[in-house]
Amino acid sequence: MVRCGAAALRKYGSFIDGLRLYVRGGTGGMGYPRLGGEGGRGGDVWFVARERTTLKSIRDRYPHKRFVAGTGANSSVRALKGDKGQDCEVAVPLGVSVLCDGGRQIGELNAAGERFLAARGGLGGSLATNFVPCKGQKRILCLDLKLIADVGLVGFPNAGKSSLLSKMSHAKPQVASYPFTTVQPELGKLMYKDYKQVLVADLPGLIEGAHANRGMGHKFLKHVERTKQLLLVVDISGFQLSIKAPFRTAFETVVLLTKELELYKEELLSKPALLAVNKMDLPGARESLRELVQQLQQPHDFLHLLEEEMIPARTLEFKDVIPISTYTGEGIEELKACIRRSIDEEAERENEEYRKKQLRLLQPSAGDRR
Ligand SMILES: Nc1nc2c(ncn2[C@@H]2O[C@H](COP(=O)(O)OP(=O)(O)OP(=O)(O)O)[C@@H](O)[C@H]2O)c(=O)[nH]1
Ligand SMILES: [Mg+2]
Repeated sequence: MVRCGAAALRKYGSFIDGLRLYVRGGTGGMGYPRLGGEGGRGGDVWFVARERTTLKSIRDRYPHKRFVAGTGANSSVRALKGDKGQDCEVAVPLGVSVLCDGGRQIGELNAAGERFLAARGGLGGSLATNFVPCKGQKRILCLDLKLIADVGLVGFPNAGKSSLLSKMSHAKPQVASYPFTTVQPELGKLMYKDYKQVLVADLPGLIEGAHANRGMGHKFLKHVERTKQLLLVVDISGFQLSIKAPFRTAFETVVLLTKELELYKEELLSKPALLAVNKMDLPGARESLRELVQQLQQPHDFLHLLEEEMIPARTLEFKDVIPISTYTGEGIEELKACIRRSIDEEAERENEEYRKKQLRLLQPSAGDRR
C-alpha cells in the first residue's frame, strides 16, 4: 500500500507526483429560531480533473495547500432557507488517485471533467439542531499521480531509453553516458501518418534489487501501472553498474527486469510487451542478438544457469523483438510500426470484449425464455 506520509510525497526536480492537501467543507449557516428557518448548507470541496494541470501548478498557486469551501448563508426573515455556501473546486491532473491520510485509496480521476467530493459542507442550523449549524468535513488527502501513457519504457540505466524516445518523438529528454541520467518521468508523443498519436513515458532506469530500493528504487514503476503496454529496452552489449557490480548480459537484463516488474506488481507482466534491443551498431552485436533470440525462445534451457533469486516465476512473452540503433536509425521505423500494431490489436481486443459483454447483457437468459 502507498503510505501517505512525507516520505511518500516524492519530488524529482521540478516534477512532483504526490501532493498532500488540507480540505474543509464550509460551515452551515445559522437557522432563524423565531420563524423556524434553516441555514444554508456549507459549500463542498471538489477535485475536478482537468487537462494541462499539474500537481506542481497546484502547489505553486496554493502554497498553503488548504482548500476551504464557503460558509452557508444564515436564514433570515427574507430567506428562511439560507443559500448554500460556495463550492471550492480544485483542478487536478488526469491520472490522479486520491488517498486518505492512512494511505487508502478513496478515489481516482482519469478523464477530463471527472469530479471527486473531497469534503462535504456542514448542514445549516435548523429546528433539529437547535438552529446551530454544523461544521464541514475536514480531512487531509493525498493526490498521487500516475502518468497516463500508452507505452512505458522500462530498462536498465544507460540502455538508451531516452535516446530512443528522442529519436521516435519530438521529446528532448536528457541523454548521457552515465547511469541514472533520467531522474524524472517524461512523456513523448509518437505521431503517425494517419494523425494517430501514441504517448510514450520514459522512466528512470531500473536495476536489480530496485525493489529493495537500490538505485532509484522501483517507485517509478507506478507510472507503468496505467500504461497499456510495456516496451523493454536492453543494451545488446549488456550492463554493468560499476566495476564491483556483476556484468549482466542482455538476456540477464531481460530476466532481471522481469523479476523487478514481478516484485513490484505481478499484474504488470500480463501487459502486452515489446522488446527493443538497442546499440546494434556496436561490434559483435549481430552474434549477441542471435544468442539473445535463442535464449528468449528457450528461456528454460538458460534460466537454471542463473542465480536462483534472479529467476522470475513467469517469463515475459514479447510480441516482437526489434533490433534497433538510435545512432544509425536502424529498426526505429519498424519499432514505431510494431508499437502501433500492438496498440491497435489491443484496442480491437478490448472492443471485441466489450461487444461480447453487451451481447450477453442483451440476450435473455434461458430462464427468462421459458
Ligand atoms: N553505441 C550506441 N550507443 C547508444 C545508442 N543509443 C544510446 N546510446 C548511448 O547510451 C548512453 C545512454 O543513453 P540514454 O538514452 O541516456 O540511456 P537511458 O536508458 O535513458 O539511461 P538512464 O536515463 O540513465 O536510465 C548514451 O551515452 C547514449 O549516447 C545506440 O544505438 N548505440
Ligand atoms: Mg534516460
